[in-house]
Parts: sequence; C-alpha cells; structure tokens
Amino acid sequence: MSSRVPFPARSTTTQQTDMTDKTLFEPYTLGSLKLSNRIVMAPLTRNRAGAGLIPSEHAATYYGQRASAGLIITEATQISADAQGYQDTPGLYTQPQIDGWRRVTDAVHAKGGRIFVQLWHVGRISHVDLRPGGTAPVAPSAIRAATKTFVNNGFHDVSEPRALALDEIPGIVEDFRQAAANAIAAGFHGVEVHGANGYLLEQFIKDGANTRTDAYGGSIENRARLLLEVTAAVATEIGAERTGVRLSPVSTAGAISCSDPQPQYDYIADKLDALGIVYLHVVEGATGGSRDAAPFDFDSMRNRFKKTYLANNGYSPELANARLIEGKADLFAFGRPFIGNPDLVERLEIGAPLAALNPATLYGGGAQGYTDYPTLADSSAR
Ligand code: 8OZ
Repeated sequence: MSSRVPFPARSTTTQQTDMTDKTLFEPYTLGSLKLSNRIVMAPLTRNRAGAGLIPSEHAATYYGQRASAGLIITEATQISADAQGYQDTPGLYTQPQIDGWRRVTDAVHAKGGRIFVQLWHVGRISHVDLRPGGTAPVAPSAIRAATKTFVNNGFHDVSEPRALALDEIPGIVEDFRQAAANAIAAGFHGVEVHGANGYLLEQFIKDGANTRTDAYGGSIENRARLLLEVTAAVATEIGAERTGVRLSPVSTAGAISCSDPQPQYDYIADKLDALGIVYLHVVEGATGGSRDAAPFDFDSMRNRFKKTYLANNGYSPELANARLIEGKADLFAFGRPFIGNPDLVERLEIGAPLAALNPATLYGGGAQGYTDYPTLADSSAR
C-alpha cells in the first residue's frame, strides 16, 4: 500500500470517538472475567428458599433466565445460621446449600452468564423467632433498630440485640471467609461482601448503631475495621479479583444514621483500593429511593477507588450512558426492572417497553411472580 495516501492526524479524533462510543451494551473486563455488557443485575431478596434454607428448585430457572446481564449478583445469602434476619432467605454454610447454589451457577454458566453471590450477616435486623435457640440478634452495640423484619409470614419489629463481645468478632470474620470458600465450591465467579443497607458491617461503620469503646468503635478507622477485616479475609481466601464490596454511605435503610459519612467512606474507599478488590458497588442516595437523599460526593469515592466502580440506585439507561461517557462509573446496577423483565438487557438495547412487576409476589411463594415473567420473544410467540 502506498505510504503517500493522505492520512489525517487521528490521535485526538480517535480518543474522542473512543469516549463517545462507550455504551452500556459493550463488553467489559472485570478482573479476569469478560462481561458481555455493563449492566449488572443487583441483589434482590425474594424469600423463596426451601427447607434447610437451600435455594428453591425454581432459583436455577430464575437466575438462568436473567443470564444476559453482564453480571448477576445474587440475593443476599447468609454466612451462618446466626446471620439470618428474614424468613426463607438462603444460606451458604451447609453442603446442601452449596449443592443448591451449584444448580444455580450451572444454569447461569450454561447460558454464558457471570454470577457473584452476595454474602451478608444481618446483625441487629433480626428476630428471636429466626435465631438459633431463640437468642437475641447480635450487633456492635445493644441498640434496637426502629424497623421491622419479615418473620412468621408478616412484618414484625426487630428484636432487642446484644453487643458482640470482642472475642466473638474473629468468628464473624471466619464465617465470611468460609462462606466465600463455599461460594467458589458452588461455582460462583466471585463474592460481594454486603457492607450496605443497615446490616451488620454497616452497623459497625455508622455511629448511629455503634457506640463501642474498643478497637471496633469510636474513630473512623475503628468503625471501618470489621468491614476491612472481612474483605481482606475473603480476598485472601478467593482472590481480590473475585471480591467486590457493596456500600451505602448515606442510606438510612435499617433505621441507621451516620454523623460523618464523607470522611468515613472516603477512608473506606482508600482502604478497599489498597486491598485491590475488583469492584466497589455504591448505592448512591437512599436505598431504593432518592438519589439526592443527603449531600455526599460519590465522585470522591469513584476517584479514590481505582478499579471498577459499580453505580447503583435509580439509574435510567440514559443516566447510565451519560455517567459512563463522563467516566463517572464503569458498571451500572439495575434491580427491580430485572424482576419483571428477564431479558432486561435486550429490552434496554432496543428501547422496548418494560413490564411492571407484581408487588404481591415480590417476597415469598413459588414460581408465580418469579420464573413466569415472559421475555419479549415469549410474548410475541403467543
Ligand atoms: C429487601 C428486603 C429484605 C432484605 C437489602 C438484603 O436491602 C436486602 C433486603 C431488601 O440489602
């Protein structure tokens, strides 16, 4: 080919094109995993686990139907019997639970999907009727949350918690580590540590729930300690490239408060960055509510945490694309729209209408309102 062909200077043009070409629907590399797009199915509690808190027979179908998400993050899953706070949520601490989750991951893998499990300990958001031996829920401090949980087929006030003794804390870290190992045994691509929404790890982080005077309470560093110990233990067990963390700096879910969210969460973002975990999943604003619930600079967390930033809360495809092009986030979580739209990614890509979910079948029950929402292709074949 002639070297005389006039060739425009391309460098800046190419760079601009790369920037504006980014879309939600292009592949993305998360650690060593290739995702087929930037849309993530957010964790969604569905309360359908069966006896032994094993994922229900329908769970493999449900998650398999949604495998076109770039990444699925499962519903919150207990690390131990002690970690449960709601009726019929699944666990990942017995062999039958591992086997049950293996059916789920097999179904997702068969469709080329990617799936992380969200691991939680509910802390004070629990009820004695759900707890081993009917004992009090555990928490950083004996401060009862002014909220309810779903137990005995209805919503009831959470029980009065007791403060964890200092020598019980290593056991919590160990339960997270073991559950992460179990997750890999069950075929998950990775684990998300649930550090959000008013559950145990956030109860330690936020001073409205933590009045401890030991190494786990008081200063910003001390309140972040348990989250960071758990994350380090999980990352050491399964690899930092398979470990993500979810946070909700200004959410009051679980009737919690924090007097200093910006410095607290800036510190956490720096420390999680140093641990080298693969993503930071941030609920921007009130969980499931307003994005402007309280003043907070989420860009500060995005800038401190150098790896993948997964943005969550009230994203439309338009807002997600705009934030992507601005470089403000890498991946975008969609929650409730995935319930009624198993083919959400395809619908967003072609601008198809979204189906509404049925609130009556959100929590509990069987296949109805779980695996029976049609895809566009199903609907047009009828
Ligand atoms: C809805 C109902 C019960 C639990 C969360 C795990 O908010 C949950 C949850 C959501 O993170």
